[in-house]
Amino acid sequence: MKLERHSYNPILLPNPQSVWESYNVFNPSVITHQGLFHMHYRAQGLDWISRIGYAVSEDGVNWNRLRDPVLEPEGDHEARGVEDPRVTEIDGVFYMGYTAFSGKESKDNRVTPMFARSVNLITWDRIGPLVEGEDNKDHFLLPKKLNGRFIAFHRRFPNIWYAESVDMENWPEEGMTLIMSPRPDNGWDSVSIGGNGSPIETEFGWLMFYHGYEESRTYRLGVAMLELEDPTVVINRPREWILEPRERWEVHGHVPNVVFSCANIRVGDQVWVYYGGADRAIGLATCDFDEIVEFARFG
Ligand code: BMA
Repeated sequence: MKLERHSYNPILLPNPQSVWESYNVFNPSVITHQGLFHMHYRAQGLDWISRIGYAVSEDGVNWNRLRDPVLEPEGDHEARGVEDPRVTEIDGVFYMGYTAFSGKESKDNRVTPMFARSVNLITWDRIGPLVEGEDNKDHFLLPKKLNGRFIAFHRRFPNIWYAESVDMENWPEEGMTLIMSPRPDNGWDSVSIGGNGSPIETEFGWLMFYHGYEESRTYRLGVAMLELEDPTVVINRPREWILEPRERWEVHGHVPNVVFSCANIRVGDQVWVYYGGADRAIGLATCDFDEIVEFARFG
């Protein structure tokens, strides 16, 4: 089971006419809302600071971008940028998980997993961090509350964890559970793993997309199936990856050999996976919904 690349790839490139997104655009979030595709993406320009840009599309392939970023760094913990947005809609409100990058040397102060809130996808208000003082990122929400609680996934290096909150502000340690670890004997996801975009609800469980890398730091994508009522339970996790860097723009760019995704959405009878290639450009890869569900359950 492999994802199929869209023939128009890459579907979004850096904009040389713009100061803030002239070098790299990558790691996008995409959601559908009121008949349009809405993309939030990480961008770097002349100052090498990451900002979040926004683009909108009728078909999910051709994009119109806003001239200015919709989220810019604020404060010490974001001094070097805001990275890797992941947007989820819950009860008519949009929540974005993003990584605050301080640039500090210490691993525990370098990144902070942050959340922000919006009702229009363009104006964002910060809610606060999921945790502080540890190497933690790749966080996003389940698209639905369970037992009245917000559910988040996050990456406590090098594992994928689960967290719960009643208000999105407090994420108590008691609600945190380790759910998936790297597989030292499995090649592609042997060193570190992290979640991609919000999992997709299916009748058989939550279809979860994640990334992993091995010694050479080649980033690939894979899937797992999590239990519907209790997503801390992994029902199945195929050993094979579903997308690896292969195109020239995925192999050579700002960081070599990277496909990194923050969005996997259901579009009709398909799943569309949006990803950054080599931390430079944005691509789309797709698969049949029933086939990927089958693979995630039994592969
Ligand atoms: C990860 C994140 C991603 C990036 C990847 C490869 O740690 O910072 O934003 O795409 O590394 O460089």
